[in-house]
Amino acid sequence: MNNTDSDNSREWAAQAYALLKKRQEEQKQELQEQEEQKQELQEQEEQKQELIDINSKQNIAEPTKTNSETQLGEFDDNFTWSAMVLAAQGKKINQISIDEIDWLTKLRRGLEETRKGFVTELLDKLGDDPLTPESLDDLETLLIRADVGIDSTDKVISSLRTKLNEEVVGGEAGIKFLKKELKLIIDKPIKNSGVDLLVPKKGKLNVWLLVGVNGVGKTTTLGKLAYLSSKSNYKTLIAAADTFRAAAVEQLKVWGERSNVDVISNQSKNADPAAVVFDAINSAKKRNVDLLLVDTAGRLQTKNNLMDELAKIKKIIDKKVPDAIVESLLVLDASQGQNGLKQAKSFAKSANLSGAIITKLDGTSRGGVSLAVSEEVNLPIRFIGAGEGIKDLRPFNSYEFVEALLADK
Ligand SMILES: Nc1nc2c(ncn2[C@@H]2O[C@H](COP(=O)(O)OP(=O)(O)O)[C@@H](O)[C@H]2O)c(=O)[nH]1
Ligand SMILES: [Mg+2]
Repeated sequence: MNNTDSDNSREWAAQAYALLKKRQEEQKQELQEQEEQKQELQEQEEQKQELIDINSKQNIAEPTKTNSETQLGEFDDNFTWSAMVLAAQGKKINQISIDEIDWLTKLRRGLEETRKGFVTELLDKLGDDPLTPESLDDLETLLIRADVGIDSTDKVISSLRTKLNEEVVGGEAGIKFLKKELKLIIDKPIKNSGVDLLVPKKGKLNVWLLVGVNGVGKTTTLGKLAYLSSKSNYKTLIAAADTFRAAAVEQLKVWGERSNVDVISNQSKNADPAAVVFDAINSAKKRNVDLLLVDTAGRLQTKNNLMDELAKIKKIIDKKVPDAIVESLLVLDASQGQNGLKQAKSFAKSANLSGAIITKLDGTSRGGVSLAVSEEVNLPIRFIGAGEGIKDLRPFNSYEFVEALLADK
């Protein structure tokens, strides 16, 4: 990027910041007025015992509501970078939201560890000099170390080598080329699937099964998906089909309350997960649900049991709603690096997966594993998670991911 471009982007970012700031002030004002009105009402009704009960319930639910309003941060390097990434995708100043800026900031910060061991070192090594065969060797080591995987690394390095044979490639052009190559790798399974962005299809029942080993973040991810989905006006329902962990149902109910989504469960000991799904489908049909999110168990006595259980759940769905659109999404914890890749390969063999969700991208140095999953397991990445909060999950955007991975500061 030359200086003029950079100045223009800063100017754009500053205007976007001013606009968001103004919008936030207006919202605050509105909220305050509502609050005053509510208080007046409360004072009038304080005498009535039943109403006090309702009010105290509302008081419990309220903090999550106010907390979930994202606040505009400082006009700093994070804001400018995020605004620039949005601008580069053709967003107009009045189309961007604090949530988007907040997410990109989180993503960039989350990938910091991956980036440190990789880009920072690479840029240090490259400097402003043209790429050499030796710098390609360094890059190869760095890519492998960032868990990008052997296949993806080979692909990128050989493309770069071909390019180097044809022309002189400067440091900055090298990074640009690298971004393009990495994006191609991640985009391939997405293109192959024929679906750029996974959203529930209206007018049908969409069933999304979240599968994966214990602790990778299935239940948390499901909670965040329920929030995204209901916020986007899809009628959403949750099936608590992890009947092996006693606490799983309670955990889901908390998420359900936060996003105002009902949870179908069966509290009895050793309840059959397929039976929970059976009940949930009945409910979903009755209520005209758009999206049924199914939480599944991650650990059974053996891996075969786990796969059998998933097969049984799928069979129930096929039988009861043959025209439902079923997505089996594998949840992977980025911090597990190559181990996550192994899980993906093993699940892909037996569980008929249609996509992946990468979690815990915050604070790991192994974010590169997303590339290995795309290249070696051919799974489209559908969502990524970078934090434990309800808004810390977003539909996957390969441009933003690669920009955050290779951000130069
Ligand atoms: N930092 C971070 N923690 C996460 C993320 N997703 C899930 N977790 C945490 O990982 C732990 C296990 O999550 P859980 O949803 O119970 O995993 P499950 O066993 O696959 O259902 C919990 O402590 C979550 O808060 C994420 O994106 N970032
Ligand atoms: Mg769970």
